[in-house]
Amino acid sequence: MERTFVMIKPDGVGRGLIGECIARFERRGLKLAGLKMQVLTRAMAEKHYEEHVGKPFFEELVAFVTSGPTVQMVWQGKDAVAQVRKMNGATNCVNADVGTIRGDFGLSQQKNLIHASDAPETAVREIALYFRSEELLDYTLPFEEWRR
Ligand code: FUP
Repeated sequence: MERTFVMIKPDGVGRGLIGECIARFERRGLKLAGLKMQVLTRAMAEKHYEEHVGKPFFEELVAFVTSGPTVQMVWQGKDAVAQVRKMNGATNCVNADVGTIRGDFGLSQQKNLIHASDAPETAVREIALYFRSEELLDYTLPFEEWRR
């Protein structure tokens, strides 16, 4: 079953949206495989956003994402990568459809509440950045056959 990496950013934590985000993924039928929280160091933020090093918004992005607590999660389920991206909405909140997390709770391009892996290969890289394999749990929920 596919896994994806999801991070609630400092604005999502600060606005009290941890439970809201988790509830949406749970209700969708995805399964939580790992969960932790931390304030990212600059080194971790640079690694996370390495594809954006040197871009004009990079410094501001690193300052924002290291500015407060963040929540790291691994969600598992059918097409988890694509489904969570769809549930988060477009990167710039003003373009995000109503009904998505960003479309319901944000108006900013940078302070867009939540991050999720954009492809299965990215998910593998990002999960490994934040979790050791023994921190990820594989377990069975009741009625799993209804989620497939
Ligand atoms: P996403 O795949 O949704 O994380 O989006 P990107 O990789 O395109 O961008 C990473 C983060 O940089 C986004 F969360 C928003 C931020 N960003 C800016 O702050 N300014 C920009 O011009 C573009 C992206």
